Amino acid sequence: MEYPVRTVCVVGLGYIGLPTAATLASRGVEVIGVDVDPRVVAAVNAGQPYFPEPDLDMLLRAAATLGKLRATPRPEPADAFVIAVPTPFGDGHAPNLGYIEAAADSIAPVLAAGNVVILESTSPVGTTAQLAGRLGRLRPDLRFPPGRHGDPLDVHVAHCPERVLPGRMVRELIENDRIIGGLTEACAEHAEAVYRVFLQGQALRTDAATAELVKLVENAHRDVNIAFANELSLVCDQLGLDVWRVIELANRHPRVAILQPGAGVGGHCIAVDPWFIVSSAPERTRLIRTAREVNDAKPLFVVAQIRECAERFKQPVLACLGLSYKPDVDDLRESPAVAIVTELARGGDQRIVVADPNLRRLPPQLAELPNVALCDMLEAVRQADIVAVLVAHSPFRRIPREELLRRVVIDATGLTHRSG
Ligand code: SAJ
Repeated sequence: MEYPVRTVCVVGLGYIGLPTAATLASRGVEVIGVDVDPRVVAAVNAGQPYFPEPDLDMLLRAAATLGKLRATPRPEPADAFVIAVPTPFGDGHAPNLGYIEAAADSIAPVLAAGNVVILESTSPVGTTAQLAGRLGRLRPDLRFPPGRHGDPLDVHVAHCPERVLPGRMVRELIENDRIIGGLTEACAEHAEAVYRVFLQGQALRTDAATAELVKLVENAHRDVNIAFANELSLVCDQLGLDVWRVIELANRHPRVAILQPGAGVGGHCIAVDPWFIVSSAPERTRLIRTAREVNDAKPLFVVAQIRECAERFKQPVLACLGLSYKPDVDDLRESPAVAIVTELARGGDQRIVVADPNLRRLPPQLAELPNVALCDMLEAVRQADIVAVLVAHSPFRRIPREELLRRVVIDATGLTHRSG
């Protein structure tokens, strides 16, 4: 069956929606980008990325030159609808599907027979079926999946989880294999037609529930493996061993591939998604839950290390290098480094200088604290008695070794340890 993909309405122009919208537009598809934030709408219409991501500016310029991407606050009729809104967790780590529901409510009035609705937001198992049910209640004039056996559907619904890595999104969006989870086989076939527009990786078709779990499993797998590395860092600390050397040597075994310990696990994905598995099967997820707890506890361990070291000084100046949730991005969501600096700054009057090459100002919760200031990395190190490396941003590798040798360095990232 041929499914036309002339116009696509992308709901949510965030970290995933915007690169997706721009990629589709750069391939000549008419894209209507929808966002509730007027600043985002204005930036996109001006062809400006509003967050740094390699090559996104180029893609947006191409889309603007072709005149194929237009941002608006409300959805408009299209062949396909892509929902890329956040799925945070609420109390007790239960998933909050409010943004998906709001997106469904906003597209329902403009849906028409022949459309496909694709949910890209990371979602607990069952969400895509619930989305179809909700749309069906809002539009009783249209037939949504699952439908009655054998009956044709008016609107197809599928889950195609995003799996691109911030910092490499533009490339991974095109090159990564894509999981296409249809509520029916026709739904998957229709959704695949949308990704065919730009996908160079393989489109792997399955059902929607499997696709939902696959996405959660990918991030839980990474979380469990980072937790293992973080646990090793605690063990090595107690035994007085260099965890980076231990991992480096263990990884020379052909079947061992340990990840890197750090200041904790942040970002909007890995620190969140494993909880969606835990909340679906609380009695059967001891390992996944424990990994979350191990990773969540790591920032407090780093705080304790810094405090212990600070006790050796009278009024030490502390330089904290890095604030974002991982290297070479400016994203502060769930950032362990922000949690560490906040805890240290609130716990005493010690002066803290923070350096992050990707930030021009401190986030509000730090900016309001009188003992915290943002400054250039070398200036920060030169003022400091103690240097805490919290994020391994590439520019930090340029800090002269002798500047560090004169100070007490607490490196949560291995930046100053690694040979390479
Ligand atoms: N981290 C470590 N040690 C490591 C690797 C990462 O401590 O060895 C930390 C990072 O510093 C960061 C956190 O883990 O705080 C997560 O970073 P990340 O680079 O592992 O992942 P994200 O959250 O930026 O993106 C992940 C990716 N998922 C997987 O690699 C399985 C990405 O492909 C997903 O698309 C994304 O989540 C998402 O949106 O779900």
